Amino acid sequence: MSRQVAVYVGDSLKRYGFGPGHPLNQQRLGAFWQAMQRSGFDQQVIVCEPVQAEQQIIERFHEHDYVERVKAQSRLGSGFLDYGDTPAFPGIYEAAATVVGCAVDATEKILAGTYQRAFVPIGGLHHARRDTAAGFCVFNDCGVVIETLLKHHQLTRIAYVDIDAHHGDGVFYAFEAEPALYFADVHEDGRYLYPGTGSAAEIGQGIAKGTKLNIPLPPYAKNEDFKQVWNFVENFIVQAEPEFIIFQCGADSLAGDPITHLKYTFEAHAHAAQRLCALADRYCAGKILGLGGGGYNPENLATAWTAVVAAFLG
Ligand code: V1S
Ligand code: ZN
Repeated sequence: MSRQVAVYVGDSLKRYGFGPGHPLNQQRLGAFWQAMQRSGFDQQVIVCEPVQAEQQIIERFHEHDYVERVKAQSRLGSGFLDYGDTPAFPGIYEAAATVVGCAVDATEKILAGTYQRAFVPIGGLHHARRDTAAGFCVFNDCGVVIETLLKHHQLTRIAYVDIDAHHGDGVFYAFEAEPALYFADVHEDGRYLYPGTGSAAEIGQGIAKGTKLNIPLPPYAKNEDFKQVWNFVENFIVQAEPEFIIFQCGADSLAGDPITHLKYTFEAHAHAAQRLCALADRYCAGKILGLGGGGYNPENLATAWTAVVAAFLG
């Protein structure tokens, strides 16, 4: 069966980057798209023009005062939006709102059946909190998508799977007590790496206890280690029977990333994407949204994200 897979690319999405000396720079989208072109997948996907989210959509997840603060700092164009990882630049509000716009547009179109699957390369900004930026993430597009699915589409079983090297703390703590969000996160443990959260003991709060799965791996873990724990993720998703799957496929878990210590190859990402697509076919008519997340070695992110798109294409 041929798949309808959308990929969001364009200059307004590329603008979400913090400059040449920063790990999250503007070269990343180009590196991905060149790999897509080299492999010919660019001809097989539906190429979507980025769209900027309205403020009220961003405020499905974020506090109004925080969004206003980002707008003000965007006009100013200097300083930091957090404690030193996330510098402001002129137009940062528009760039961050565009990441959200693409993720929400993709979600709406997947739900409407316009296409079955979508990939937003610069999405997956999983550290931002409702009231603050954190770790390169201004607006948490994952959080906005989850709120959209919960409040605007009344979904009761959503799966969020995160294989970025960093724990998805912004998503985890925002929905720690939300039983409709089945959260699974395989990440490098916090002994040397930001944000230091995501221990296996963190399984959700109150009525949501048991709806969260955190799997920290030691530095230098390889594909074999990833595939071994992936079975737990898969069993967890099977018992969740999700209506929609969100896949944050950060490529900073590959060997050669400049800021982390995991040692996977792109095959880990290919494996996870293939298995999640099979689960999406089984439980939710194929509905899966891929969000690029981290990845600071251009070659790595290009091969890992292209492998994810290849799996989405079937
Ligand atoms: N890990 C890591 C890391 N590396 C950096 C960094 C490196 C070079 C720079 F020029 C600027 C920053 N910061 C961090 C982490 C935040 C990582 C965010 C990852 C985002 C994602 O991939 O998960 C999703 C897109 N921050 C820290 O380690 C905090 C500091 C403790 C050290 C760096 N300084 C600048 C702030 C405080
Ligand atoms: Zn990361």
